[in-house]
Amino acid sequence: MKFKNFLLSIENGVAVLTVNRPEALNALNEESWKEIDRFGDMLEQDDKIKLAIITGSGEKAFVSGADINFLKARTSVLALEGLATNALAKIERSSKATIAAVNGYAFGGGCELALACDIRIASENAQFALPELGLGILPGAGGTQRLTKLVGLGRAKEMILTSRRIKVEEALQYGLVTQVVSLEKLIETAQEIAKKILSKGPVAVKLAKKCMAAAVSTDQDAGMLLELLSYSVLISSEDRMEGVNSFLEKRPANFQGK
Ligand code: CO8
Repeated sequence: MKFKNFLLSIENGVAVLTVNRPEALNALNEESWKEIDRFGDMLEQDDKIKLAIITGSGEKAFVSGADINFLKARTSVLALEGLATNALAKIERSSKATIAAVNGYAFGGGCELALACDIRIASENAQFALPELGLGILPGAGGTQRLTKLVGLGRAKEMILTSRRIKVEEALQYGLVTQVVSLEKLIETAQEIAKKILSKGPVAVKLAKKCMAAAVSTDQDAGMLLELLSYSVLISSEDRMEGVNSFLEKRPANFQGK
């Protein structure tokens, strides 16, 4: 599948999706959001893809935000379509793991794209901000919800109400990212994390993601029930037998995702 605003490579089960609009510091225009939506479908449906890494081209920006020219042309009725909201929901809800490798500015919709991924790592030059209120709008692609759940209400309010830019030391302290490395090591580090995840039982990865999503979207009793049922399903999977046997036989597991 070809994209106009993204580069895509798929190797050893890992799709690397690179936002590629260097002329606008990788800002996401209407077509880019549609392409993220299409990539969300592809991620779910393409068996060759087991995990995705999302990054930006160049050394300055992951994504500088939604393209402000696109935002200017938006009407209320068009905004109601939820183009970005729906596209990022597909990334967040994917049964496959996703890693944001943040290589510079992650502002506005760029920060929101990173927030929709399972894991965020960043290069030393990365910065995060939700500057939408300065444009008279608000983070409209999940930022008010996902940031708040991730870093807590007080920190999210301060970031969103002031538009303050967060550097990586603070992002690490906030739990907004889990690892900071040099720009040169960023993709390599993301690939190492990918490799670790891909060595686990694939069905277990899918179900663990669903259970953790429930932890922030539902009440504890429902979440605990989902966990119990997921655990019970895994007990009868072939992956579970392979996982246990491989440990006992002191060999690497060869999971089939069944
Ligand atoms: N949209 C469009 N063009 C952009 C954007 C953007 N978000 N960011 C940068 N550019 C363009 C600049 O206009 C400039 O173009 P040109 O060379 O033609 O003048 C080029 O990229 C380079 O940018 P700068 O010269 O400004 O580079 P600097 O290094 O001086 O500054 C910054 C970099 C700090 C990133 C600066 O460009 C900036 O502040 N950009 C805007 C950041 C921003 O406000 N982002 C949030 C946008 S709002 C948003 O994302 C809403 C999402 C939720 C709704 C989603 C609904 C679909």
